[in-house]
Amino acid sequence: MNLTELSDRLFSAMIEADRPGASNIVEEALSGGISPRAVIADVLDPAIVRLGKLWEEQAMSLAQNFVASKIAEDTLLRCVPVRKDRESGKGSVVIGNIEDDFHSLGRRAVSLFLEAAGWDVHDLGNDVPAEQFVEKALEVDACVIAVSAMMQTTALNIRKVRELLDANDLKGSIKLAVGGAVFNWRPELVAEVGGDGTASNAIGADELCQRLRTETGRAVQP
Ligand code: B12
Repeated sequence: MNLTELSDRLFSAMIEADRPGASNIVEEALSGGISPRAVIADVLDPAIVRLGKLWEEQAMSLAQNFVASKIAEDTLLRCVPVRKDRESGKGSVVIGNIEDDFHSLGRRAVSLFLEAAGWDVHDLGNDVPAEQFVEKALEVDACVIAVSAMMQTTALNIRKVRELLDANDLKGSIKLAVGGAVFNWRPELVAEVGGDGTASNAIGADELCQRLRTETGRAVQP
């Protein structure tokens, strides 16, 4: 089965807002023996990159973009196995898109990958105020708050999370992971918003959170 051809077909279904058609393409790939990871990396990812280009060229509407993003989310959910047991003991992570940010796709991907890697993930969704991140992290004893932002403007709202952690003397016990395409374009933004670390994609999020947990001095539960 040709991955490029599958990706072309998925991209067409995305811009035509054909959700059932897209789902059939993904099922065809998986039942044809393509691994879920390859479906994400070689079928979905190239389609998203093309989608981004069309968006930047203003060749698609907001509504089209929205449905295409839903299709991408459906595909991720289908491909990432979610663990129901919480036995690996990696710890709790609170995740969300920062206040004013509604780019859920990247955050959902990170959330799913962390769950699959054995983290207890508390996903607060889009447009989350700084206070809510910190309150939830204290409630579930999280060692990492993971904040996603796709825009320059919204990324700056992450500073409020940093300020709250510092003001409440939580700097050492709760680490701040930040991410989203804007951090890949401008790596210096991580320090500007007070992030303790970033990863350029969902696959790198597990390693990042493990490193940050070690920095808090917490061990993996046996
Ligand atoms: C899809 C999309 C949308 C969709 C989002 C739908 C959804 N459910 O997510 C919709 C249509 C809603 C949308 C709306 C808007 N968008 Co938009 N959007 C995009 C687009 C095309 C793709 C984003 C995306 O989903 N990428 C795919 C995901 C998988 O990648 P990702 O987010 O980078 O996430 C990965 C990594 O970054 C990392 N990661 C992500 N989060 C985290 C967190 C942590 C802790 C870690 C470790 C890692 C990590 O892992 C992820 C998976 O590998 C981008 C263009 C682009 N090329 O990026 C514009 C873009 C981000 N949007 C933009 C704009 C301006 C808007 C709007 C203001 C448009 C408007 N005029 O209304 C609104 C704003 C909405 C808001 N307030 O948030 C601009 C931002 C400009 C800027 N530099 O600030 C962009 C760059 C387009 C552009 N060039 O103009 N958008």
